[in-house]
Amino acid sequence: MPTTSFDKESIKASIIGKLQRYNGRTIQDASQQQIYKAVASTVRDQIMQKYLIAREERKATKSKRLYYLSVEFLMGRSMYCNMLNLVSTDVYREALSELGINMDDVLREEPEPGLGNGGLGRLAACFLDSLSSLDLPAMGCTIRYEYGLFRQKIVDGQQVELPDSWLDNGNTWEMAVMDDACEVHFGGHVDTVEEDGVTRFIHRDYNTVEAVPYDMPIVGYDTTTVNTLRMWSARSPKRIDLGSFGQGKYVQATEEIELAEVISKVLYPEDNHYEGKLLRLKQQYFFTSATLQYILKDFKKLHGNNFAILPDKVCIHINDTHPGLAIPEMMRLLIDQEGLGWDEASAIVQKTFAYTNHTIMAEALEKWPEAMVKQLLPRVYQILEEINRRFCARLWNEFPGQWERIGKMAVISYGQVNIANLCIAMSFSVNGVSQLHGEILKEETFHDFNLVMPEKFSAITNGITHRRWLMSCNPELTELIRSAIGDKWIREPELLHELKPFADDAAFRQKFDEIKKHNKQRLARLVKERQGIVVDPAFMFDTQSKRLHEYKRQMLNALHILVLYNRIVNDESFTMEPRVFFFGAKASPGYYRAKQIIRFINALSSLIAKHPRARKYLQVVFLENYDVSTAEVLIPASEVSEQLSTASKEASGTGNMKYMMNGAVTIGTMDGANVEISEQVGMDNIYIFGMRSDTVRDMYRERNYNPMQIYETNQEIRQAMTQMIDGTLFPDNAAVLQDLYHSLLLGDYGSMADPYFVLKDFGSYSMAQRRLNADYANRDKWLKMAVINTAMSGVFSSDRTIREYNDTIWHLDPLPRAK
Ligand code: 26W
Repeated sequence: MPTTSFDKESIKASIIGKLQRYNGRTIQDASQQQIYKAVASTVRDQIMQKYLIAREERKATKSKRLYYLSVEFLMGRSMYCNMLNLVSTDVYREALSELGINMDDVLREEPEPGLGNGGLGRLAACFLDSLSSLDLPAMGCTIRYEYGLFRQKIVDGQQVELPDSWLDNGNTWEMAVMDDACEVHFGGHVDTVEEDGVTRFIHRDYNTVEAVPYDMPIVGYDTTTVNTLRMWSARSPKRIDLGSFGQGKYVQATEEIELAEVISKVLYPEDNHYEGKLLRLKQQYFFTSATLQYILKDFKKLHGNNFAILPDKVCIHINDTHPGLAIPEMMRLLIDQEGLGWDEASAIVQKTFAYTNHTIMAEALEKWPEAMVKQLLPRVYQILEEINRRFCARLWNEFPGQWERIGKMAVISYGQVNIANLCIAMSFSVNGVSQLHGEILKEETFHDFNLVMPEKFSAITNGITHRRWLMSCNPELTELIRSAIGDKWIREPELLHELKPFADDAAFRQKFDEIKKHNKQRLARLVKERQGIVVDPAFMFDTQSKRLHEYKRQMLNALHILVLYNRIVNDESFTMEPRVFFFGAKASPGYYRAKQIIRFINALSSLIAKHPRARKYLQVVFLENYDVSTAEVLIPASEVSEQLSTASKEASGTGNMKYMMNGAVTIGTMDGANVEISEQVGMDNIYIFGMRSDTVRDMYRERNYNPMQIYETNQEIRQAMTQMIDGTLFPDNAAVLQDLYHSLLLGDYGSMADPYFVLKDFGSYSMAQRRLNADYANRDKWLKMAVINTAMSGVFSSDRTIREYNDTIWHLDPLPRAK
């Protein structure tokens, strides 16, 4: 087969040729965007050579394939990571430089596909990178949203949302696969007919939406394996109705088309908070139905109608409950389309699906109104009813007479379809995303399920790809590590621990420090460029970046900063290590309190900037529009990582791992993966504070939290709280933060006072901060801690996570590595 080599000269020729053929331009007069496209499509050509080989390999070996279904894949930019995985960064850099093109400028031209909200979507993206790098056959399946997560602007200290139209200039990394397009049916009714003694269910009078897949190749590191991210786009099967168009009915002619295409229009911006919106249900069924149709079509192509072996050839992983309708959809296709009996279909399904839970936040558990499901998906609803009938019968045997218990575990009860219960009932595996989270699922959230089917439950701690989150975003540190321990850790990231002895090597620490300084300067430049704010790289860089949510407790951080301000202002002799506090966070547009927290942080920033002595020690920077690309600059520059969630609430966290890997020291609660980070680095190399998760859960049971008492006895808290509402922060309108103020002291109507215990954990947080401040002044001590954090971060590579999933759940065979 003809292959092209991708050495420096051919890369240069390719770029020049593409500009000439597609744009009729030379490098000198091409726009940055045109140059980006020429470079990107050269990289794509290089990937396609491998893609072809990988496709042939899969056809020949007929190996088992994983389908990872997720409503979100937060991929970030592709170009640099693709070059990295092709082991070609140097040759591209040289080629571009010889053409007089600045590579960093070109990289910035790529729009970031923000097809995710936060942790869940970014985890899915890291998983794809690891799957390909470990040669495991997999396909990610999702929705091709025309608009990703909103772009955030800060105007007068407040969040404003702008649309993210990331496809405006096209997407070089995707290709439409028209021969896999299929139909998805909504609404209508089901007729039951008897044919030769068999009952058949016929769906009639439905509305059709066409699903068109766009595939994006996912290259593995230094291998021929290229997997696929398949993104489904909705379009109307009706082309524009020329009849009515001709009669002047322009609007009517386009209305129906709009109605179908709205399904893949926009990503829902809610994170950890569910709303029973019809359009969201449509999105979920749209992409799961299209995916399942494709899975069966592909299976039949390779294995014929031998459905009994389907679980040996296909594993379908459900990333949280959002793709849960894939389960009844597979039942539907096997029964109605392939003619299998219920028992046969059900046995296959229960050996094929695995489900990961990503949150215990009650408000995130998906429940759909029964009537809505029945109307939108009549046949799927019938199947859900039958699944529920059989499952409840089984539960009746386990818990005779215990209706309430059975009602809570049922797939349909109290007028709602409970998708988490469906996923547990019908999957062979249910896992949590950290050890602590796994325990809470078994003991609390899914306690009764664990009694009936304990064999299904496990915990697999999340991970991050060290290729994007170390090698790509921190090339200098990568080189330093290479020079110290070679590069075996690139394939076996756990070997990073070989770096540990270097914590005691003064020369190494010095270099480590230098690199951090460079990364801080790089961030300082970005902040200046984007927001016109000057930060001093000599300050300590302290960061909290994640979605804005009460449980993540950005409030704890902000309140503490206000207390520091007061110490400086009230006491002439008080000093501290100068520190910049960075925040990066988007609030869900409808989450009022989260938006108020953003206002609080920005007001705090102005207050400090106005005070001549305070600003010598303190600065607060709210980074606009925090996204993957921003994280790639922010994280390598950070020295302190704030991980403050109320214990038990953060299922895992993955930002915590990224900071650790880049040598930031964590200040955090014993929550999610922080627990495991503390085990890796040891208690001397992390600042742990606050209530433990069992105490938090005891407090919920006893309902005896009294924040007023803390407010009354702690003068520093009282002063800072008062400043929230006395005009210190908002001189023109002192009442702006009333609700936020009350949320810390009282509960919402009818519930317990602040369920996130901000004031309760404040004292312990403030003490931990004092220790941290003192240790930072001791440079040797601090740098040792930083080096140990990087050294012990290897277990948090998603390569380890994926190996665990594969060994315990998926059982895929790696594809052979072609030469
Ligand atoms: C339906 C609304 C909705 C949207 C997103 C509900 C729930 C979600 C996600 C499941 C929330 C989420 O992203 N969870 C995060 O998952 C990460 C990856 O496992 C964990 O590291 C985070 O701790 C968890 O909050």
